[in-house]
Amino acid sequence: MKATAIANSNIALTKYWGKRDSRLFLPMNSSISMTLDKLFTKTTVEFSEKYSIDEFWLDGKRFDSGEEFIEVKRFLDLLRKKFDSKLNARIFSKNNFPTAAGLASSASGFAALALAGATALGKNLSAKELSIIARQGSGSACRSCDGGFVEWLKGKKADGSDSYAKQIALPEHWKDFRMIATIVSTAAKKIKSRTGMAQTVSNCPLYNGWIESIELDNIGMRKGILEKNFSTVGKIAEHNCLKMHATMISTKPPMVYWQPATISIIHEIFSMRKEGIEAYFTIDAGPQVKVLCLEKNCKKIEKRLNEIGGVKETHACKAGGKPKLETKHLF
Ligand code: 2P0
Repeated sequence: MKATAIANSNIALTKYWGKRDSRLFLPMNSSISMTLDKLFTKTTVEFSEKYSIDEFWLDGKRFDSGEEFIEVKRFLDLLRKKFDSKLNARIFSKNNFPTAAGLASSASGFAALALAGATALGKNLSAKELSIIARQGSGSACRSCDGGFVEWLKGKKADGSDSYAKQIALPEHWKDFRMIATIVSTAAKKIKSRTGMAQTVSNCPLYNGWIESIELDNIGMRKGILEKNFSTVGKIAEHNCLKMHATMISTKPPMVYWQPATISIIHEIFSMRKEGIEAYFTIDAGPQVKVLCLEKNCKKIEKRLNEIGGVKETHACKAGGKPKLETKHLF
């Protein structure tokens, strides 16, 4: 059977950085994200006897070896084991934004693959079940299995059954909240999050501080979202992002994901705040800055961002919906 799914990317407001179990993708801490309405992956999966091997295309390019293929094949093996299938699959996938550059393409990618893959094998999963499967493709993918504002609960159990994504609020809950994704570089990052976070856990002297303070950030973030308190959400998100980058920079070898334009945007946001235009930033494992603001200031802020040297594109996003099935397939 063939199935096609669309899943939106998500950007964390409090970050996931570090695993307690790398095989099951179990995180050291819980994290909270917003699903983005404009950035998504569309994926078609077909399991069939007509395929003698697994085939994987991403953005029009065939991958039959290398890291991307191995990750996808490992995920297909997981689906086959869980849903009792021996069939090979063909996968066509495309992102409507740059892949692997800090815009969470692995999150939307594995969420879309989990939904399309499970459906193609005849399964109808709840958001919780879907998120537990997607998590094992890429941790942050579990947060793309629901819409609006989502928390990935770190869980305690060794088998990962309590480490899943739970919706905090629907997309409609906060209609005037915006996240402007800026693109300053479309190059794939040099150090993958997976490798980088393992190094941080193993040797960063600041990591204990991260772990000790993240739960308070999560409590404040949950409350801020539910009360639609923009200042609270913005301040916690910005501080949490800077703390994560402090651990990245102080890891051996260091991870400095920022480019000159990244820093220019940070200073422009500080300037805007001084002028009374309330905006905050968050940055992931890449150079792109995501700017948090309210709808009433969004156009003005987007214009200012586009005037900064090195800013190539901006995408103002609202909270997006959960993954969905499509009838129009990619092959
Ligand atoms: C996040 N990031 O919370 C954090 C912030 C990057 C910085 O989730 O190894 O691609 O596949 O679980 O999910 C990126 O990590 O890593 C990430 P794996 P993933 O969004």
